Amino acid sequence: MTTVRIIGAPTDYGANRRGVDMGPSAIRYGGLADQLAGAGVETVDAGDLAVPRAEERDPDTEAPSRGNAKFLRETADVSRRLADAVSDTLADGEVPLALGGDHSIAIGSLVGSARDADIGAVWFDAHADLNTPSTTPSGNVHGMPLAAALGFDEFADTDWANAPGLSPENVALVGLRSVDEAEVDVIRDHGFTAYTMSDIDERGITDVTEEAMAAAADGTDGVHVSLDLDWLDPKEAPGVGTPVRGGVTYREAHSAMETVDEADCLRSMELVEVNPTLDQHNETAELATELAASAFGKRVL
Ligand code: Z70
Ligand code: MN
Ligand code: MN
Ligand code: MN
Repeated sequence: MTTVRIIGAPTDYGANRRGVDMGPSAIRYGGLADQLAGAGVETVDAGDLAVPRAEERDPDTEAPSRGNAKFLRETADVSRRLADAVSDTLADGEVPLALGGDHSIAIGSLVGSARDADIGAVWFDAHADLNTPSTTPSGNVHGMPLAAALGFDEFADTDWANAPGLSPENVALVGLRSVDEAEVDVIRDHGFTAYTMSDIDERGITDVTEEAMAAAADGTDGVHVSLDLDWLDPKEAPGVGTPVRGGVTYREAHSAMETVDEADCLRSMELVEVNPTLDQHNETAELATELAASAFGKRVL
């Protein structure tokens, strides 16, 4: 029987507004353990990483060596500890499920998941998250985690990003609809597999997700699935910091997660960007728990 180890990473260093640090609590309260039980997996809860409040820290965007990236020192610290927790989970034969927090936590998940393995990643997100401190329009690290884990630009020489077991040919982005100009060039130049909302409209979510999982899994030891709740249409998932119209529907999202399960190569996963202060009756957190259950095999019959 599969055992899923839940690891909370209550950060908001990477986002431009407060509240996303309450995500792990909201997702647990939204019924995560019950939903996963419904999927027939066992869960253990490792609790939350200790994350100091942003107000007690200096975003330190002035330091030239850090470029324009806010809270990079704090992000590095959380990333190192999350990477250790994820890699320990895998070493114990369990499946890590990290709860954000903003999407910067994916750096730790990916580095930990790729520590002793070659991995692929599927990125369900409205955004590409491929900025670096040189290209970011916002300074927010939640727009950079994929670039960080791939060791692009300033992230190449760090000891906390740049996962050696992850390369662009095993990364698939699904549901793109808000991509910065510099990110478009990066996607074209590095051999990513990328699907916009137009691709989903034309081909259907099942086909696209099957192909994304296959591209990510090819030649690897397993796939990390990163689910940013702003992947969904804001009508379905209002409780996110950066809502973008035109996202996937409730049914498409479940269908995609069922396809993730059917691909049978899920190695690690995270649920990110749930902001309870922007949510309605915790419905975005509840949706996150349902989608996780589908990814871990829950079915009606
Ligand atoms: C933009 C940036 C982003 C999530 C917003 C936005 C990035 N590309 N990521 N919300 N989850 O500022 O880099
Ligand atoms: Mn994201
Ligand atoms: Mn996003
Ligand atoms: Mn490879």
